[in-house]
Amino acid sequence: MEIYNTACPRNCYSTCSFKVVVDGGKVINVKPNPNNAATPEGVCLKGISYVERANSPDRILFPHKRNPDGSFSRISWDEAYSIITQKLIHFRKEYGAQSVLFYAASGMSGLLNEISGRFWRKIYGGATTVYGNLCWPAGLEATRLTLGENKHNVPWDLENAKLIVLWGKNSSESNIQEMIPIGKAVDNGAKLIVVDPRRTDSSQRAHLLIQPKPSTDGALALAVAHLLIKNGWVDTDFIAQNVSGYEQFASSVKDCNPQWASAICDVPVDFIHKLAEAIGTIKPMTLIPGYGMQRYSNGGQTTRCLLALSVLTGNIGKPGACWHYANLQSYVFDDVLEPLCYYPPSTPDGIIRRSIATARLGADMLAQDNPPLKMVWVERGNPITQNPNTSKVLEAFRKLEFRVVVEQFFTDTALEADIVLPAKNMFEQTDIIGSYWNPYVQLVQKVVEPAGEVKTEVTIYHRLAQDLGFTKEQADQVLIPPTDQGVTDFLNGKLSAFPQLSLEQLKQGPVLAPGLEEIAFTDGVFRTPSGKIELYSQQAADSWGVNPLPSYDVGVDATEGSNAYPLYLMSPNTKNRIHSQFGNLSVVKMVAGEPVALINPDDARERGIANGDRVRVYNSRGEVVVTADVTFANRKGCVTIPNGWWRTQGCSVNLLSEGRETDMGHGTAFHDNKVEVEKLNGKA
Ligand SMILES: Nc1nc2c(c(=O)[nH]1)N[C@H]1C(S)=C(S)[C@@H](COP(=O)(O)OP(=O)(O)OC[C@H]3O[C@@H](n4cnc5c(=O)[nH]c(N)nc54)[C@H](O)[C@@H]3O)O[C@H]1N2
Ligand SMILES: Nc1nc2c(c(=O)[nH]1)N[C@H]1C(S)=C(S)[C@@H](COP(=O)(O)OP(=O)(O)OC[C@H]3O[C@@H](n4cnc5c(=O)[nH]c(N)nc54)[C@H](O)[C@@H]3O)O[C@H]1N2
Ligand SMILES: [Mo]
Repeated sequence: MEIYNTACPRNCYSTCSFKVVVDGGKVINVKPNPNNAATPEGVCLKGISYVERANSPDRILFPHKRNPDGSFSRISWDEAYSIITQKLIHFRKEYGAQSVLFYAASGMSGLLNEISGRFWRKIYGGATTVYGNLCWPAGLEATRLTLGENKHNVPWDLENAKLIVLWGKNSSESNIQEMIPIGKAVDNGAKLIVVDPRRTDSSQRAHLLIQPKPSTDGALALAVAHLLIKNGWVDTDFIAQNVSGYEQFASSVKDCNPQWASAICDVPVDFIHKLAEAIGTIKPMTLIPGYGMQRYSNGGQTTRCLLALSVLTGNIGKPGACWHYANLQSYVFDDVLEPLCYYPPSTPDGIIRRSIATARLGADMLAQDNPPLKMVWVERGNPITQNPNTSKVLEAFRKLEFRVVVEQFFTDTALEADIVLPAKNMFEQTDIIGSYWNPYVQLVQKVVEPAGEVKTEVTIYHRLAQDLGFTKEQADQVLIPPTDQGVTDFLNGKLSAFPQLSLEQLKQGPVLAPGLEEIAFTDGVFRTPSGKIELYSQQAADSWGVNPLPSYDVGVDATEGSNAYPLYLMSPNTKNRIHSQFGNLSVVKMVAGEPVALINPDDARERGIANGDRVRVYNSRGEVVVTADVTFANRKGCVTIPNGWWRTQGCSVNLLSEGRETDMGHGTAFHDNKVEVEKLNGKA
């Protein structure tokens, strides 16, 4: 039996360190690693389920080909390579390299993902790619425009806060390790305020819960700013020294009084006063905005409005005082920046690039005509389930001539493929990851040989390069040699810029990022055009066409009476899955139940819906049939269906969402989305 240090490479704030126990070449257990001060108690249920996930009988262990009747048959790697190579050569010759779409998303983090990009660019000659992101870019861009960069205090500094505001973040599900320092702070007398249309588990210990209508938080924040200024609760010294645009901002919120906001947000006026008083008088405050709230068409501007509250009260750059959006300090290798580099199309190395918006994947795929798309290659993503407007994405996939999906399981996307290639998992290849919440650089260690006939992407691309006419030596050079040594050399190359980091050291456990600021921005350096915190941002206006000041803009689907669908649909993340991953495992199924729609009793009664009824949730884009969970925890006027269920598991919530970009950052406005709900007669 051997025990190794490793870390969870899922797209999740926590990025837990843990130990993995291996026996007889198999993963048999996972245990906490207390050396990560942010995740000392180890992994969640999903982490525990890695043992099942690695050894699951449902795992794809061989290449498969789809039969005309839609079933899949096992084929040899030689046959798979040969079919794929013929297609790649054919499409490039007939239509050009850009007739192939390379689609990758956030299923597995790591530096080696770079090799895929190299293949499509340098070996194949420039496939079409996607720009933007399904996740967090509106908030990242809002923060960058204001503070100059995305970094925050270490998670354990939350214990120093006297006021914590969880604003549109549901840490109890999406970042459970964050509840540890929050709990300690509350034990020590800190106040906790939660702003969320739902009463989530994160609000169990909250002193104040504010439930605005979805997409209206900008107005709420501006009213709080109005009261902070009116009551003299702003930090004038901090503002004088660090802030640009205060005067313009102050005059822009003159009319944003609580009555104005109350009418928009449907929050009682006295709650707005209570919120402002807490933010204005309790120091230090850490404001934790979530990513759900910025997945609206006005998400970037909303984030700027919230951030203004931290700025006005001087809650930046001190222990316990922080804007806690994303901490990119452990991304020392620039790997997160890559997806944005493709936009706009450019040819820095002479290779033509074309990219389409991930937020509008279906529509953009269908719209390409020069050349039209003929083939897609999907890895680390499940776009049929996770991208907006599933029907459009399906239509676009089905219009293609050829589809390859590299996957561990038969997801909704894999089921659309002509060829499915088995994907490695986190125990089968060594890689390095950062975290957007905890401040460690970590090693994800290879602890077993790939199961069945699984090959890593690095191996697959190396072979395809040779099939496309490159010599082995050329493939080694442009990609990397597909061996453990090749991986080690590649990672050592990345680490060479950081003499304080070595593979040997990373094997011992998590290492704090080089140059880490435990308390971010103590130096008062803000990398904005003016060198100050920019409440007024000319760059925001120039780059995105938004108001240069933080402003409340009405969400696209929010206008009352704008359509026949009166209820806001929120589709947040849920504790038992990472998006569409883990839901197929029996350990998770034991606790995750079936797809449900949360609905408020008032809305349910109006529609004759009782708890447990089967209901149809629908709009002009599509419908899903789920079970109603009638609960006061869900705000009136909203329906909640967590994202990530597969179609084959009974509910693909993105059948209901529109492919729409956020106001900045090329994010995806999933939640700006309205629906109607009706009871199904005869219990379908
Ligand atoms: N267990 C688990 N953890 C995860 C993930 C997962 O899938 N599962 N995914 C990871 C990833 S990639 C991400 S992006 C993060 C996201 O995690 P979070 O940042 O927590 O974001 P969401 O879960 O999308 O939404 C959080 C809360 O925002 C609320 N909300 C929705 N609309 C509004 C609004 O208009 N105003 C306000 N104030 N609140 C609103 C929702 O009700 C929800 O409770 O979680 C990460 N962690
Ligand atoms: N309606 C709605 N939709 C949403 C959201 C929402 O709030 N509402 N949230 C959005 C957000 S925040 C995000 S981040 C996205 C996430 O969307 P995706 O990035 O598509 O995420 P996952 O569902 O995690 O799917 C990743 C797939 O990668 C596979 N995978 C894992 N490891 C590997 C590997 O090493 N190699 C290969 N080839 N494959 C691997 C997994 O098996 C899984 O099927 O979803 C978005 N979709
Ligand atoms: Mo995300």
